[in-house]
Amino acid sequence: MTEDSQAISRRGFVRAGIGGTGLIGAAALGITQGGFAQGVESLGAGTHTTGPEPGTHVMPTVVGEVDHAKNGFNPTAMLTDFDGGKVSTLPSGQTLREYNLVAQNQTIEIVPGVEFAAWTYNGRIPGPTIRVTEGDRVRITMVNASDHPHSTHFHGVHPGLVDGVFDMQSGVVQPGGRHTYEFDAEPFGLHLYHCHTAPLAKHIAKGLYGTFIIDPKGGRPAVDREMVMVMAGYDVDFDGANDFYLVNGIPFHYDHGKHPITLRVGEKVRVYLVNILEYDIANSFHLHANFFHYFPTGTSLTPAEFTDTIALMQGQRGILEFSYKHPGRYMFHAHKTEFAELGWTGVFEVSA
Ligand SMILES: [Cu+2]
Repeated sequence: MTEDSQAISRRGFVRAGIGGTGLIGAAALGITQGGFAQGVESLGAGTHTTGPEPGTHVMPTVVGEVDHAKNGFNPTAMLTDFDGGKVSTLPSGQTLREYNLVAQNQTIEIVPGVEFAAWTYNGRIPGPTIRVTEGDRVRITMVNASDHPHSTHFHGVHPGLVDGVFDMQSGVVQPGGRHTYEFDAEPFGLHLYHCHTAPLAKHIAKGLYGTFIIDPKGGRPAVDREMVMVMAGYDVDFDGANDFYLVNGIPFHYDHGKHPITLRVGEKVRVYLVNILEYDIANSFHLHANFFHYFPTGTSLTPAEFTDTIALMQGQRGILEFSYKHPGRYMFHAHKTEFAELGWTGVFEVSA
């Protein structure tokens, strides 16, 4: 199947849902003609024949809200819920940070009316943002409360025995089992963790991933706001192609008209950006009406680039630093139109 025909079949999936002849009906999807239907129509027609008032809408979206309380997590809160773990000091003087990760089966409402049979760490997608300092001892106990084997594989430098890949000894955990991964945090930078159990694409795409930040010993230069964005997708019909794209678990969440991220002019912002997208070769991030300093993998305190768009393969991540000069409403999104139209868009609302 070519990339083009895949794209068409994915849009066909959405259209089938709108017509009520596919997996899901229009009422269930919560899509109106001002939402997805308008956007999909406009792809072929070239004009907007239906939908909201002219000029009020620039991209497809969904109408309504998923049940964040039932899901058990909210992407707005997850921007900033850095988890330092349970902190204590070892006899050697080294700081110990302890975490518990529970892998479980969980149904997530990903867009209004569409439920996805996910696998989660601690009941959320992405899993907790684990944040430690270079040189800390990190002790993670994973409990497998699901009915499939899972593991936790951390990026970073550590012994093979805690890499979470080959066998039960290195941290593949059978249903009902538990395993403790312990290592010293290095190198400083922006990393990630994810399940590394076969079939790997499925285990990741169903939701078993999260951000792992190792701060440098002296910290990074102070900023006003820090936030985490994890780019991913959902293959709702399990055909090996994504039907939705997103940051932080829920497509379209940070859109204009939903939950844009509010900033003030001049505020210094640092975004920890991780790409864990399965089934597509690459992902990207574009910031409107602005440029950012980019620190690939966060392993240097000197930026490598000053740009407005970056591309990331799966597992790649980097730190973005910027501030807005002018008040206004600014999109951030994948600079791949299909991804943006299927959920990977958001808005910074900047006030004076
Ligand atoms: Cu798994």
